[in-house]
Amino acid sequence: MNDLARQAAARPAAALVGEGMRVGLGSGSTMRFVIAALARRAREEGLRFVGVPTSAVVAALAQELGLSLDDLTAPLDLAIDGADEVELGTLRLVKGLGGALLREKIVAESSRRFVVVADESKLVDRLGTRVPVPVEVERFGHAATARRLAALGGVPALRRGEDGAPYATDGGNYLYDCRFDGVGDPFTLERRLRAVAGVLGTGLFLGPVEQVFVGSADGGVRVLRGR
Ligand code: A5P
Repeated sequence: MNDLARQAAARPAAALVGEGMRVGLGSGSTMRFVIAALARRAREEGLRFVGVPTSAVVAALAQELGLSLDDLTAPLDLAIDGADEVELGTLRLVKGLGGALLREKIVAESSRRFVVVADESKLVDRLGTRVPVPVEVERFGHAATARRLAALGGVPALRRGEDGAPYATDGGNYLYDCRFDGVGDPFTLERRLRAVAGVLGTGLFLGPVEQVFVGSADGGVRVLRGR
């Protein structure tokens, strides 16, 4: 994915933000372009809105650009986020390669509208074919939790940072990237994963998506609308 594609997807998403809105700000490299576009609108148009960040990294970037931020104290008008996979037809998602899936899902579920920014490489016919499904787990007993994930048919790999130590989310939890080589019924898988005691959240985003802005390398954008 190149920056032109990210920028193409980001622009129309940032244009959806209206005066006085409370807006969920997702994480990832495409969201950086959305946040930059919003900062530009605030500067040039005097647009005022409140952002609710889904990660410490996004909070720091938004603050640096002078955006007003708040905690998730009230429902949101709009949430914008990236994705690692977008299933054609259903607009179901896999998210979390950036590690912010749990907060991203809490924010998405707290918003009246949820829109996604992605590039063409994220489009799939079936979830779990391009990337593994990230699963956020409680540190206590995580190896035992991983065995239960494996029993559900996945191949879980503990995510590690560059230093080789287990990667910790902003909430201090661990992540297992679970390869399924194609998810048959994502709702059943979600239910089974969530039934494991140590699982705190999964990267399967199965709730309604209003629209997905898909940027392409030539700077064009197409819009996929949810049903
Ligand atoms: C962060 O945890 C993820 O869910 C991101 O939204 C996702 O990884 C997309 O990131 P990019 O825009 O960097 O591809």
